[in-house]
Formats: sequence, structure tokens, C-alpha cells
Amino acid sequence: MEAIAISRNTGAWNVSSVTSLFELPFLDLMHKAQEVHRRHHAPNQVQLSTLMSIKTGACTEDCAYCPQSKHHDTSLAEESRLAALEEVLTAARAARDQGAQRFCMGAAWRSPTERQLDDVLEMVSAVKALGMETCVTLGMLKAGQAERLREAGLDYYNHNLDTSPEFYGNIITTRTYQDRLDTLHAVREAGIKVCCGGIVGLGESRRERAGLLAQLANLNPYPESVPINNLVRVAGTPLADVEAVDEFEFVRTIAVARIIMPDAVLRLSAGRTEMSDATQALCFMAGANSIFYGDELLTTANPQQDKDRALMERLGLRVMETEVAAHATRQVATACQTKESPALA
Ligand code: SAM
Ligand code: DTB
Ligand code: SF4
Repeated sequence: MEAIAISRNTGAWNVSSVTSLFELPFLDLMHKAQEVHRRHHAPNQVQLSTLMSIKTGACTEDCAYCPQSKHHDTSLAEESRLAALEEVLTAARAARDQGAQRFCMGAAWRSPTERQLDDVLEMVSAVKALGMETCVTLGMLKAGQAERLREAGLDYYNHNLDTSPEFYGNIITTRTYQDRLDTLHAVREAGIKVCCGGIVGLGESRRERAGLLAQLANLNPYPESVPINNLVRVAGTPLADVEAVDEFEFVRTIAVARIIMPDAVLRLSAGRTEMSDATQALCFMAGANSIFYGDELLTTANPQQDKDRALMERLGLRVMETEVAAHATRQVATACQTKESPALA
């Protein structure tokens, strides 16, 4: 474990060196990112994860971007119960049959209780038994909880740093940056792969975006999976009217992440519904090689699956070959035959 940890961490990134990458001419930055991407990844492959909200809304935390916080005036202030196992399995089977390789389950909790975790453990084992990779995002975890998740067969735990340490206090006050680092440490120690990224467009500066990426890259080792979300501005949240980030700045963020975390799978996450196909293509060019695949994220829209299949076909992108890819590719081939969209087969 330790040897891998050291080999996958450069440890050399500080905010200024990362900011310098952001400042490169756009085409130079893209060229550098492509070079790194091609050295470390199959350039035309994209990993597909489907997301399901297993417990929605009424969250005690005050994350300014999030429609599920009960501190904000959105329609998700009511407590919702944890989804039933059967409901989760039906959604996971459907996702698998549409070609998703990983099933990610999200809960709007500050942290799970032991009782809540018991139920999630059942979900993890059952989804794993379908032949899919599993990921959950449940808020803060204690070491023992991370170990129980690992024993249930969990592959990835998603817990984002969201933004730079300096900007963090403008966005969340109910838990600290250190709380997040502690959860990531517990997950890593338990032997679960780490999915950790952040959000662009919270009102942060370029230097603060660089600060987030430097934090991620200096985790030892850096995360296997790095979701880069473009803020989905939801009415009723404090960030509903924040100015959108320039699309090239978003692409630059992906390119810089690719250069400083060469082996990570980079996920072009929330915010794709508002992005043109051309911008998404630039993100793939910059090194993004994973997307959420499915009509919904947790509570907001994601591009329709048909639309994503068509985009992948137009760009000649194929489903990433992972451990479960053989199975997923067969499923997509079937889905594509019915939909007459053969590119993923
Ligand atoms: N409650 C858990 C937590 O916060 O760790 C898990 C679910 S939470 C919704 C997972 C992540 O979704 C957040 O850390 C944030 O990065 C992302 N997210 C939430 N709302 C978003 C939005 N409006 N736009 C973009 N990303 C968002
Ligand atoms: C992540 O980084 N993005 C996903 C996943 N991890 C859990 C969540 C995006 C949520 C977007 C807003 C919503 O749909 O509620
Ligand atoms: Fe709760 Fe997670 Fe949303 Fe924060 S991001 S309010 S912790 S669901």
C-alpha cells in the first residue's frame, strides 16, 4: 500500500506553480495536458458512472451551493427516508444494462449513524453482486465506518474538498477543511479508493481554484478519481445568482488537474447540461475521462443518456476498459443495438 502511495504522489505542487499552469496560453496548456493524458490513459476512453440519491434533502449542513441543505429555501427541505434496497437494486440494474460501470449512491447526511450505515452496507454488497463497481458519498466517516464499508465490498468513497482552504469558510461553516481531510484519511487507511474533487464557479478566484487543485494533488497519494463539478446554480441557494465561470477557465481547470494528477481518472461532473457539446469535447481533450451517465445527478438534471451516447459516437469515444468493462460493453452493445447508436459497442 505504502509503495503505491509514494509512487503516485509528486508532492511538489504549491499554489504558485499550479497558478503558473493556469496562466499558460490556452493552446500550450491544452497541448501539455494532451501529452500527459496520452502517456497515462487510453485517449479515447471514458468511464461511465451512474448516480442515485438514496437519501435526499433536509441536510443539517450549510454548504452554500447545495439544494439539499435545510439552511436554504429550496423545495428539498423536507426529510426524506433512505431508499429501500429493492429500489436501489432496480436502479443499479437499469444503470448496468445501459452500460454504466460504476453505481454511485449519495446521501444528504452530515455523517451516517451506525444504523444508517448498516442499511448502506447491504446496498453496497447487493450492487457489487450485480458486477458493478460501487461508490458511496455519505458525508463524514469515522475509521471504523470506513472499514465496515470496505468489508462490504465498497470500491470508492466520494468526499470532496470542494474548494481551497482559504475560500472554504465562505462556502461551508458547519464542518471544517480538516474534518474533510480526516474523512479522506480514514477512507484511505481502510483501503478504499478515494474519489475527491471540487466545484468550479463558487465565486472563487483563479488562485483559489489553483489552491483546490494543489490540495488534491498533494494528498499522498492523490485520489484515484477526481470529480470536477461546474456549479449548478439552484434557486433558493445563496449561490443562485453567482456569475458563471468562463467556459475556457473551466476547461483550463481540467487541463491543470490532468497535468498535476496524471494517473487520476478525471470526472467531468455536475454542470454538463449547461455546457455545449464543443465545450465538453474540449474538456475531454484537456484530459477528462469520466462522466456521470444517467438523466439525473442527485437532485438536478444531467444530459439524457441518448444525448451522451450520441456525443460519444460523434467524438469516437468508447467506454473505458476497466475490470467490469467487458460486462458493461456487452450491455451497452445491446442498449445501442436497440437505440441504433453503435459507437459504444
Ligand atoms: N452529503 C455528502 C457530502 O457532502 O459529502 C454527500 C453528497 S454531496 C451532494 C456531494 C458533492 O456534490 C458535494 O461535495 C459537492 O461537491 C457536489 N455538489 C452538491 N451540490 C452541487 C451543485 N449545486 N453544483 C455542483 N456540485 C454540487
Ligand atoms: C460529485 O463530485 N458530484 C456528484 C457526486 N460527487 C456525488 C454530485 C453532484 C450534485 C449536483 C447537484 C445535485 O444534483 O443535487
Ligand atoms: Fe449536505 Fe452534502 Fe449538500 Fe453539504 S453537500 S448540504 S453535506 S448534502
